[in-house]
Amino acid sequence: MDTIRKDDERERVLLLSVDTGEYDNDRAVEELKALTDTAGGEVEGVIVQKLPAVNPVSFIGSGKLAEAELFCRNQQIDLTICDGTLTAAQQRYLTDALKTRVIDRTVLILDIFAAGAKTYEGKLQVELAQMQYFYSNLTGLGEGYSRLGGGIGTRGPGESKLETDRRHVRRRIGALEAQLKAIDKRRTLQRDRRKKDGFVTAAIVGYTNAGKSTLLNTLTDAGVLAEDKLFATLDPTARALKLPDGREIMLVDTVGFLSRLPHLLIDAFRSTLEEAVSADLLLLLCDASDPECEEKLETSMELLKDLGAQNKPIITVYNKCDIAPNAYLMPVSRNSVRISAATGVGLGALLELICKNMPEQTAEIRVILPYKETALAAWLHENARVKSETYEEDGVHIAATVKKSAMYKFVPFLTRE
Ligand SMILES: Nc1nc2c(ncn2[C@@H]2O[C@H](COP(=O)(O)OP(=O)(O)OP(=O)(O)O)[C@@H](O)[C@H]2O)c(=O)[nH]1
Ligand SMILES: [Mg+2]
Repeated sequence: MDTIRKDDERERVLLLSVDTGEYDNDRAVEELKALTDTAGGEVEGVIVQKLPAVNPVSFIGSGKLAEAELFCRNQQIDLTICDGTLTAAQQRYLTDALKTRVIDRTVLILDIFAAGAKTYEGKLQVELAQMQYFYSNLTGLGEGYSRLGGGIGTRGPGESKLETDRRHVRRRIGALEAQLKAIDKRRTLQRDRRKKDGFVTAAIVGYTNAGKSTLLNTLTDAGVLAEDKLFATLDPTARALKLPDGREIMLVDTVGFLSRLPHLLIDAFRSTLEEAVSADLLLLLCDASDPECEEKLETSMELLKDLGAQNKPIITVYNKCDIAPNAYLMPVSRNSVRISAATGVGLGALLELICKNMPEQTAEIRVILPYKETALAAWLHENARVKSETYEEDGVHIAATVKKSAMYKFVPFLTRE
């Protein structure tokens, strides 16, 4: 990832947080630190203020603002990052008051995504999210706002095109949406073809940094970049995996989850996320060595629900057990397993569990059943999914999805029409 800078090049960052009691603020600040670090910033200080709500003008209250201003001056802060979403007016107010660049959590995450997007689609998705962000913030932006100069929050494919021209941005958003729609259509076709070919898919999902790419690599030698960084993976990678019972499935690595993931990112990355949840089985990975493990599992489940995947078969995988002293305390139920993707411990048990949870492979068939084969037609209605059925001169034409193990019954009647 091109976010790693030499220490003397790292921007000096101040974090501002307002604790409204809405969520666990300590955890949020820790996460903001990790995000800042991933983006290449050095956190020099954190100012937290307890308030019932953020200040509509200056984000934090005036007393804390004075403290922040002094800190920025004394510590030569380059960049202030607010844990939340800033309005354009707040952003301008803080920029004037603190004399540093000021961004919010959404722009920080967008920046990490911009640096990490490798594929054409990933880049389009990031640009769409950036454009939508700037579109909604354009009205309040003044002359002084400029993305020139570089640094965290300024990277990405949209960089040179962010004129403060709503019409232009609107047009660009339309074009990006159209391009992404075309890609999405192609992707759906590919997915359908995979299904038709009888491939079953398991997707590795879970919080960012849980070890998803490491698991894919260990199981399939995929060679996907795995790093101690947030959002190291942005593009789904699929690899074939042979199960102990001889079946072959597709295993997909996916983009990680995060609590309070900005909605415009979920929207922009929806097709990528859907790729994950359209799988037949989900491996919900978590980092067992992380004290927030259970909370992060909950966040992941919430996101899966948002994406409409809560009813898929899910195996909960407690990873990094090699460095989790309390891993044995983790609740393991019928559909969960403890592993270490790094050392390979527990992978046998995981594969067994995948076998157990994998639906039997199916195939699409088209048959012409002579009218005397009523028993076979009845069998299809009872045991398969009949998609169409028409009565013709030469017999009943049926298109259906059947278990591969029952295909032999229909071989004499298969048709290519
Ligand atoms: N000790 C230990 N470290 C692990 C294990 N699995 C992964 N890691 C480390 O955890 C870090 C994150 O691993 P990744 O595989 O990149 O995590 P990811 O879930 O793909 O993360 P994103 O793509 O950023 O969402 C890396 O430094 C890995 O080496 C494990 O079982 N044990
Ligand atoms: Mg990854």
